[in-house]
Amino acid sequence: QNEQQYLDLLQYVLDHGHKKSDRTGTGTISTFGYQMRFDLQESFPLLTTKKIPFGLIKSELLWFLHGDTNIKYLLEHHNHIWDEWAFKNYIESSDYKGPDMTDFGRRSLVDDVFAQEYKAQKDKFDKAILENDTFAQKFGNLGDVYGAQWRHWQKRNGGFIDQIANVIQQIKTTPDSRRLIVSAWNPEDIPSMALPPCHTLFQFYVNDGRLSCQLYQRSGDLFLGVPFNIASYALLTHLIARETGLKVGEFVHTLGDAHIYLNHLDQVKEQLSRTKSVGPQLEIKSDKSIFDIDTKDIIVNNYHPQPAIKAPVAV
Ligand code: DHF
Ligand code: TMP
Repeated sequence: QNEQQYLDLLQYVLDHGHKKSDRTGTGTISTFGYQMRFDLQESFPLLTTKKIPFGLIKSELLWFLHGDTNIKYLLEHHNHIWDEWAFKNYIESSDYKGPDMTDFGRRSLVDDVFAQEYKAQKDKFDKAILENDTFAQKFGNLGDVYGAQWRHWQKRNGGFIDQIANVIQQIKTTPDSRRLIVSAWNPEDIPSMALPPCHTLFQFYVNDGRLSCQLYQRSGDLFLGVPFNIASYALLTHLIARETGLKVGEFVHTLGDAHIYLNHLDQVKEQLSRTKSVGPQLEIKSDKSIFDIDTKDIIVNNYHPQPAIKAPVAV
């Protein structure tokens, strides 16, 4: 049962997690080292105990696969999950002349007047990214995050490495290889990134004509980020399997610091009180390559989730 893996993890951290302060000042309960296994033949692991916006997962993954690191593409697809980190770079720059936005994430939670001001500034920011190319070039970029490392890992002596194209080629030619790895963790580039990669490294494995994938995620926000990460890597496994003529096997999700933010505890308990239903099935309606496929070519069938549960994201 795929979804139960995730619900068990939430319960495990509630029962065994220890209090830990964190970079964002929010506070967490946390545990170190945990593994889940999702059987991709059974169902597509999109949670049913709360509605997950699959459209956002698709556009984020295609954005990575295109090697793009600018939120402009995401905004064009009505995807706002990376806004805060680009906005943070902007307000910390000398180009920003508006009201003080320091610590906007936490302040907008406790101060309604400020929250309105913040929303107005961020709407203006999003509009400028969409309408002004020079502005988008300067402030839409998150640094050399996932897309850059996956498709254009910079070589010491010039040129770059396309890790995704390489791993696809290796899966086709040497499926037994124990070196089918893509790494987003590039120590030299970490300082230039808006957020050092959370999903750090993944490895593929082929047996009996089935492709499995294991992710090492160094840091997991169990309520907000992790449901996205599970669905995103399940989709990536499907796309790579299709590209290499294989069927799907398992997605193995290994976590380092697995945490629940203290301001997500009520939401987690609400979710655990709900009853899950049968998971959906993925359908890919196109023969286009993994690099050309469109969000609308990817759909989930039979997805009947319970309502979304809102929670603030720690910036
Ligand atoms: N920071 C933190 N603290 N947690 C994260 O999960 C996180 N994730 C990032 C970047 N930084 C992060 C990228 N991925 C949401 C989901 C994934 C994500 C960022 C944000 C999120 O807010 N999800 C909401 C719905 C968003 C919407 O509908 O627009 C959710 O309820 O799942
Ligand atoms: P950190 O860099 O201090 O670990 O903060 C990153 C936070 O974002 C942490 O709570 C984990 C969360 N996160 C995810 O869970 N999944 C993701 O894909 C991303 C980008 C972040």
